Amino acid sequence: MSRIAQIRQNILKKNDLLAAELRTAFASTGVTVMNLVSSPGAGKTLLLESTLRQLQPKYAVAVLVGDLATDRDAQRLSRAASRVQQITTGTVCHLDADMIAAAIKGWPLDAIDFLFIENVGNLVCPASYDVGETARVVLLSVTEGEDKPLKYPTIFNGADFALITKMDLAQAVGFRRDEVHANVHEVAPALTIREVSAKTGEGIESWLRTLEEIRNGSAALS
Ligand SMILES: Nc1nc2c(ncn2[C@@H]2O[C@H](COP(=O)(O)OP(=O)(O)OP(=O)(O)O)[C@@H](O)[C@H]2O)c(=O)[nH]1
Ligand SMILES: [Mg+2]
Repeated sequence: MSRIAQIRQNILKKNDLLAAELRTAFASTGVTVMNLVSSPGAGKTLLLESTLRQLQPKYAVAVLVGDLATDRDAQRLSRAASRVQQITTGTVCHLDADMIAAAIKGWPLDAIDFLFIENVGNLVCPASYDVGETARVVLLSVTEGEDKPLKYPTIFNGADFALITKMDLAQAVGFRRDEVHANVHEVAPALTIREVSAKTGEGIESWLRTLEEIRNGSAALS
């Protein structure tokens, strides 16, 4: 193995160990952690804005949001949830377990029901980094092209759940539903796919139900 490959393997190993510690801490304090991954602009923040508003009356919800620069998403989300923190990664194209551990230091985990982690918009790097989540959700919008699962198989293969977003635009862009489902299942045969529009609310109830099922352990995840 080359020296670079060895260093990379060691970094991932260290990340996995810390992620396992985080997962134990989240499980023992009853926090359901959702890691949202997608390409830039697939609709993670808009979906979260709608999700938080609807979960808040019943659950205590917190959010960590990763971007290379700016706290724009945290500002958007802080209108919908009380505990929101931006992680700016500089040039790093993913969130890792270390960043999550640092961000939640001092947080009363016992008092949090759901923690949403909006990962850096990117279909490559976040696939390799476990952040201690309960479930990883990959979002793919109808405008991105039906071939994306075939081109970026790792992020689909590593996800527990897939959401096709911006369904309100499906007809306008000639979205080929069957082709996307077939492509997702070619690289991740057991992945459950749901379709949503954060703009119109289509599919949001089913998504909220899925979140509750993940929390109570009854969801059929891949
Ligand atoms: N029509 C439509 N537009 C949407 C929907 N969801 C998001 N958008 C729009 O798509 C753009 C990107 O949405 P964001 O929620 O910011 O996407 P994101 O995945 O958080 O983007 P990054 O954080 O930059 O990776 C915005 O202009 C949204 O208004 C949707 O369901 N329908
Ligand atoms: Mg965002």
